[in-house]
Parts: sequence; C-alpha cells; structure tokens
Amino acid sequence: MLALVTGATSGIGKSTAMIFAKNGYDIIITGRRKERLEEFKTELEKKYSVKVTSLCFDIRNNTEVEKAIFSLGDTAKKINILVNNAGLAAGLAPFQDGSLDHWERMIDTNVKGLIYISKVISKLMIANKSGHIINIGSIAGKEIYTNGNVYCATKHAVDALSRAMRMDLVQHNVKVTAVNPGMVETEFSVVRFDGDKEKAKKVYEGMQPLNPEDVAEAVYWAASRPAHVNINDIIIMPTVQASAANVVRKSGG
Ligand code: NDP
Ligand code: 8X3
Repeated sequence: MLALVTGATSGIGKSTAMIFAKNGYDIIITGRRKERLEEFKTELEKKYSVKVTSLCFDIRNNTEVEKAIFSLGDTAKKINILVNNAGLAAGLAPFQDGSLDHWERMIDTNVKGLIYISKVISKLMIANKSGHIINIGSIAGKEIYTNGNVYCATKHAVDALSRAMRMDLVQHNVKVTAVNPGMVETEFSVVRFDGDKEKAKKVYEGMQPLNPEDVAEAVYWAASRPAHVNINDIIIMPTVQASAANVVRKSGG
C-alpha cells in the first residue's frame, strides 16, 4: 500500500506520514524544505523499513506539482491514499487591515494547491477504480472567528471541495474524507505570525491543544475502515475548545 502526504516536513503531515509508515505503508512525502524531507525519509526508512520517496516542490505551482508526480513514473499509479495536508494560515487581522500577500498565499496553497494535486492523483485513482483522498480541513471551515476571514474562507472552500469531490468520484470507487481539527500545536501559529515564535507560543498558553499525533490517528482511522465504509467528515477538537471562538484557558493547561 502506498500513501502520499503533502506538507510532511512538519506538524500534522509529518505525524500522518509516520503513522502510515508505522502501519506498513510505503510513503511519498512532500514539502518545500528539502533538508527536512531527506532527514525524515531516512528516519522513516530506518524505523519502519518501508520505502519512502521525497518530492520537493511548491504546491502553489501546478507545473511543479505535475512534474513531481510524473517523476514517479509507474509508482504514481499505485498511490492508494492521498492526504491533502499542505496548508497554512498567514496573518490574523480584521478584514479591512488584511494583507493581500497573506491572502494570496493562503488561497494559492490551501485551495489552489489542493486542487492541483488532487486533479492529477484522482485521475490515476479513477484508472485504478480505487483510492482514498483525505483532505485536512479545519474547524475554520465549519465556523468563522474574528480576524480569521480569508483563512476561514479557504477552509470553507476545502469543506465544499471535499463534498463536491465525494459526489463526483463516488462512481469511480474513490473515497473522499475531510478531517477538520481545532487547535493543534505545530508550526502553524509561527507561520501565521510570520515567524514570531513568542506570539505563537501565547496562542496555546494555559490550554491543552491537540497534538499532531491526535489528528494523524483520526486520519489513519478513516483510511483503515473496510472497503464498503467511508468516513465523510470528522471534526476533532481539544477538549477545552468548544468552538472556533470558545477556548477555556486554565493556567498549566
Ligand atoms: P505546519 O506549519 O506545522 O505544517 C504545514 C506543512 O505544509 C509543512 O510541511 C509545509 O512544508 C507545508 N506547506 C506549506 N506551504 C506549502 C507550499 N506552498 N508547498 C508545499 N508545502 C507547503 O502546520 P500544520 O501541521 O498545523 O498544518 C497542516 C494542515 O492542517 C494545514 O492545512 C492547516 O491549515 C491544517 N490545520 C491546522 C490546525 C492547527 O491548529 N495547527 C488546525 C486545523 C487545520 P514546507 O514549509 O516544507 O513547504
Ligand atoms: C486552524 C484552526 O482555529 O486555530 O485551522 O484557526 S484555528
């Protein structure tokens, strides 16, 4: 079995690649940071004795996406699972003060990147009459929060796309699942705040967020149901987070 996980250099994608490898899957890991990809490839191969292929490309560029997938040759035809995880939030500001650069980065990555790779891989899955696409959405794709504007819009787009892809791909025996987490402590907030680690740390102060492994377990659970079962949608939240905007904070987590 072969799984491709986008954005596997960090956070949820890294943990997801890990859990698939632990369960005997060969893995294709992607991301832009080549060194991290190579280190992670070596780690996975050593730990789990599976075949790991790393593809370094920017998911916002369709030419790079197609080139990377075609570079796999016939191996690409064997992909059973695609986990669309690569994504980011950039900025957290009122709409009227938002940065066009932030907005375009989120739309290009979270929406257009997901579409680019899904188009290539879904065609291969259709030819196999089998496959499973798992999109990492967000609670921000189900609810809106103050200053979340464009990030929420991109994740609402992922929610719509997951439902649309499921309807169009069902006749080809390709499953589509969306896994929508609440707050997970990864590099997400560091990226959101343009590298400001102190500000990022404060987001999770006094509360216990999800770990990337919690989300990876949900992804793997959805992927490991029997052939006749599809998990459409999962929302997974920290216990202290009742909604996108409602977090109970207690000193010490
Ligand atoms: P991280 O920042 O830790 O990981 C993001 C991953 O996406 C990295 O591997 C990064 O790789 C990759 N990535 C980002 N931009 C690109 C790009 N242009 N091309 C290729 N790869 C890219 O964040 P998370 O693990 O938290 O985020 C993973 C997903 O989970 C995202 O879609 C996010 O929206 C979603 N999510 C996160 C939540 C959270 O609270 N953390 C909650 C709900 C959903 P590299 O930089 O090497 O390219
Ligand atoms: C990330 C969830 O609520 O931290 O998608 O923006 S949130």
